[in-house]
Amino acid sequence: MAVVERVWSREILDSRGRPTVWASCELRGGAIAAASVPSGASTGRAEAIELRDGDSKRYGGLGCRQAVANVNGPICDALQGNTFETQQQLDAALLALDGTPNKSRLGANAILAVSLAFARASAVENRVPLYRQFATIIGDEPRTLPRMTINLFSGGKHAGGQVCIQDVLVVPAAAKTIDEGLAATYAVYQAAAKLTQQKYGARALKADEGGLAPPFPSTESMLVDAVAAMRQAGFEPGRDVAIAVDVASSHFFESGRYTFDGQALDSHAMIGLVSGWLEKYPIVSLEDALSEDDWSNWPALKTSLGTKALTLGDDFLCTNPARIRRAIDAGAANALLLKVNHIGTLSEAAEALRLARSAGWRVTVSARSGETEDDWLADLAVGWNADQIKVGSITQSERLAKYNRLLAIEAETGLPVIAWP
Ligand code: 2PG
Ligand code: MG
Repeated sequence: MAVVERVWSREILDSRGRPTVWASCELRGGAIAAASVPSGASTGRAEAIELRDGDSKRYGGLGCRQAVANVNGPICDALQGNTFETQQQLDAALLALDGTPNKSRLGANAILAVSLAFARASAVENRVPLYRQFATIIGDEPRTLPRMTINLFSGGKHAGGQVCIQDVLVVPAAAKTIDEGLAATYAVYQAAAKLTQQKYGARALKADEGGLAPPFPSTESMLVDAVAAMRQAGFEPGRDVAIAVDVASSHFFESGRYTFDGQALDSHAMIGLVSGWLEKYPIVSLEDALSEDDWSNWPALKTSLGTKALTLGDDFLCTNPARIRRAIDAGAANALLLKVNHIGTLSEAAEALRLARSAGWRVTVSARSGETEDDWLADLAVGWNADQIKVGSITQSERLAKYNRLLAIEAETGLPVIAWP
């Protein structure tokens, strides 16, 4: 049980230098804690609405002063002095106050900042680590640490579109610990930096999440170079380390066609293309290989990938229980990319998780391309027993905050990294 003394908010900057929302929550017993919300670039159209000021003279319209004012004004007024037995009760109060289906009145950024700050203040009050507090929201216990998927190469919207697909990620598949997995990924990343410098003549620029973004001559060369870097680092691709891909195909899909390396592919050809990759490269997880609007073709995609790689939905599902339910009924995916700010409260994200689990799906807990130094995502992945975590590369402090927190949780709990078949 917690009585909210007050909540308050400030505008802070994210890893792209864009404004985002920070909020703090004080409980009657004296516990105080704060949290900040991330923000995407390759956003799904079904995401909850981030409230932005729209004043073109300030941060190109991206200011969050109105969202901050909503926390300091109506949200604080509605919560102050009230008792909440659970996170669900607190989140229900926020939803009722907003009253819109997509959080467009108060802003999902304002609402989520408060939802998270309350969870963290509750952890302080209950004298438990944040991952335990998160676990209570789903009525579970942390049992495993997630398998990491770590950004190696970037394209798409995170790297100026030099190639269509957004992320090629390293999966330290054989690593038994987070510590070992990070060390293996570092070796692959260094090998990839050297290899692409030699091949493409220039030091590879880094993209929004710290992935290397050299001028690849084709999209598939990202996969070829990833495998080569793994070998150069002394690993056996497919055994020691594997690959995850975020195709992020909604962002090159228009009028029923995927514009891929100068070709206009229909959905059938797109499924053939990515399924062909599974024959050649050790890909274990394939995200948004079809567009968020290509509903009728997702079941064929899932059938084609079979058990070789996860059919993982990001923009397609938007951590939205209604979309997940529809995808389960259609047999359209077998894995959920869970982003809490897709939906806007912890409780609704927990409902998305519950639904995905009820269908036997795997779950990847994911950061956004615009992140802050806040590390709550690592606690969420552990507290909710995520199968995978996706944070970005092993460079840049906003990413490392999460990896370093995973290291701390590993040291503190001794939990094993989840075992995959
Ligand atoms: C994604 C995310 C994170 P964004 O597409 O999975 O990589 O990107 O936050 O820009 O939506
Ligand atoms: Mg994605």
